[in-house]
Amino acid sequence: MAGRILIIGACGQIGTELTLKLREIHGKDQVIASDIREGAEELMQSGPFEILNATDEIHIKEIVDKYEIKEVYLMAAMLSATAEKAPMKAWDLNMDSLFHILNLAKDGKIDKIFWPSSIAVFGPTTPKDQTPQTTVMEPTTVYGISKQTGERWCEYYFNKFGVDIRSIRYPGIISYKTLPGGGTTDYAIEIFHEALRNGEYTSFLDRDAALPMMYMDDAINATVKIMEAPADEIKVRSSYNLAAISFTPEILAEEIKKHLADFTIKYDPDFRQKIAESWPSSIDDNAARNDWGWEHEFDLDKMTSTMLEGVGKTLK
Ligand code: AKB
Repeated sequence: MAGRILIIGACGQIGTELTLKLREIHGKDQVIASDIREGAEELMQSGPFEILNATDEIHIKEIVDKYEIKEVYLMAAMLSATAEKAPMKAWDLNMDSLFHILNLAKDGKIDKIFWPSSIAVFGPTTPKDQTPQTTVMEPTTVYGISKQTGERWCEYYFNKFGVDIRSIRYPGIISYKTLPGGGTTDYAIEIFHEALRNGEYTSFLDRDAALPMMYMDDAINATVKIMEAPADEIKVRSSYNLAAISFTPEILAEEIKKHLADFTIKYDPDFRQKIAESWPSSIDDNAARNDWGWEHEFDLDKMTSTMLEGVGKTLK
């Protein structure tokens, strides 16, 4: 690969595992990790790292020049629940960082961008089941509004300036290596930690709040796959729907009980319930499957046993 890769937001839940994977594929010195603060030891020891604020345009340019960066993965963002508490800060972070990277590509400094969107682009007026790739999008969260706006700008930069931008609408991503920060889907990770630590969990979403979810390995594989695909296979330049599994807190609790018979769950929905209610229950991702061959591997059963084993190890 000509030129190096820069990951902005490398210490977050997805950024950490993505960085490790990309270093495995391209070599550790080819992948520069950056974030506003240092992250997990495994990540910090795996290759070059720079402290970088994703809204600092000048510093981003300096790093792009210093390492001769050609590909950027912009993983920094404020997620749905946190963004509701700091709307303007979320808007500034989520939008400014995107414009800085889009403009670098427009000016010919970098060749390719990965930018994650989310199921949060959908809203209460969107069809809830098997939500199509193209449909009504009236998001009601700050995070969702920023991701939908971002999608429009990505497509605009592709059409107008030929910027090679690739994007996925991530569902809730489930993993154990790095904790998520401030999402509505985070219950599906907390539940494993509490089940193993205390044998009980109080869910901040109601028992029947069905949401699209995906195990981390599938999310990383999708990200690598869409970036490796030939440009002409990427027909959608806003963002692709992506799906694997959909479940409710109650269904997940039942699955955990198959391994931990004494596990109990209670429900005490808070403001995040309303966010969950505005999002789809399941997603139609045929466009991603047809255009660039996306396939998921982890079903509910495999995800649950992998999580129990992985979280179990971190608690020892
Ligand atoms: C969140 O819950 O905010 C994120 C997402 C679905 O984008 N996990």
